[in-house]
Amino acid sequence: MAEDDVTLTGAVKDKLIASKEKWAREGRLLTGAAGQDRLPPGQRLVTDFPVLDLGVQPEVKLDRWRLRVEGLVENKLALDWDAFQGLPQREWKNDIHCVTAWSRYDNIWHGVAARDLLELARPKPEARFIVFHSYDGYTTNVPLEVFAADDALVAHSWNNAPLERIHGGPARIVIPRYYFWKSAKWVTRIELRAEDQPGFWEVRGYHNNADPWLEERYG
Ligand SMILES: Nc1nc2c(c(=O)[nH]1)N[C@H]1C(S)=C(S)[C@@H](COP(=O)(O)O)O[C@H]1N2
Ligand SMILES: [Mo]
Repeated sequence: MAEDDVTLTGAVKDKLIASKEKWAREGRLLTGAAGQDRLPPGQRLVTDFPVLDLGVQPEVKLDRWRLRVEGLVENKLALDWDAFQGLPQREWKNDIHCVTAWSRYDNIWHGVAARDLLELARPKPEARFIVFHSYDGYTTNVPLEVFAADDALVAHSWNNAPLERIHGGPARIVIPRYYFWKSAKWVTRIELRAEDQPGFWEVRGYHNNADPWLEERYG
């Protein structure tokens, strides 16, 4: 039973150790004030891209696809794929925070700025809220000013490849400042309203506002 009579099997997990050391340096997974202040409270970082939806993943042919902007607008839009691609194309990089507690950093999106769509549609003065309608019947709602902000878009590509159907392709909403359930996949209709109207999860116990930094998960 000499202490030096030890056989080590396996290989030291250099990569694992190195990345855990890096996490410690950066304060990764810490919540609150410590660390690099990038991970909202209660979230954990992932590097894969989980798929979450109601279980129905519509397959929308590009020649049948439409994006409508309607309700309280001066100029209703019904864009086909070519018209959508013909709008100014921009790039965003942002972090995703899902209410099921995963976050994913540095997602690269290409698509059309929400504010460019709104500029074309011209919201009426009484328009204050938006409901997104998707091909799977999903809905979700945000204040108009949130969709009109610089960080909101309709994305058709993720990390330099066409957005996969499982992630909402042909096109989805991306609103990075909120939990990801506000980012409607397979979006087809953007409805502008005078009054707010809670969407699918908002009427099922989830928070109407969904700010991950305030942990607005339920309510
Ligand atoms: N049309 C539609 N959009 C949706 C959903 C859905 O079920 N249908 N789920 C939401 C939820 S709860 C999350 S977390 C994200 C998941 O997007 P992902 O599958 O690309 O990760 O999509 C959101 N958008
Ligand atoms: Mo979610």
